[in-house]
Amino acid sequence: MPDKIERTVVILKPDAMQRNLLGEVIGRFERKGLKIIGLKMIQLDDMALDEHYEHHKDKPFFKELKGFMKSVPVVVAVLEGYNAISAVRLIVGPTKGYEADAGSIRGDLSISGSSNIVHASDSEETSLAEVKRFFKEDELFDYAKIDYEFLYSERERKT
Ligand code: FUP
Repeated sequence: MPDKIERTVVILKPDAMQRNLLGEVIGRFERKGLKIIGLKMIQLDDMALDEHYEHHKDKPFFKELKGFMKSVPVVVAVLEGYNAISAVRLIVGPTKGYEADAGSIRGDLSISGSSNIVHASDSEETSLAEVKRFFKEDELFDYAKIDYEFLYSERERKT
């Protein structure tokens, strides 16, 4: 896959909301250099969750997962950056907090296999579907970020 500027979707899950970790988590994405191009609070419902977790619909934890994700509103964001999909997955860490490396969001903030703070798109295909699932065109913003000159090389900025 060639290096390029990508968009990725993150969901700050109910445990992040309840544990007052929104600033901590969003701050980590900001400090990495990711550009926030969409951000809002939403209440997830069965329709969105059936679609979002389609790949888990036959798993024993599906019902509990849906109940958890609907328990309070969540914050969804679209982040943009160079190779953002894989970069954000690295910052987030693997699914289970107790297995995630220290330094990652899940490694530092979660010890659970289910309540793991944040969702992040895992491929270009899911990222595209998730942007469409959670955001309307006019909820995404195109603006110049002044730190790009220092975040990226000239060549990278042009990709
Ligand atoms: P991830 O891409 O790391 O968010 O993980 P998955 O898409 O595999 O799983 C989505 C969510 O399902 C996880 F964030 C938590 C939940 N899950 C469980 O509760 N138990 C499991 O064994 C696996 C996943």
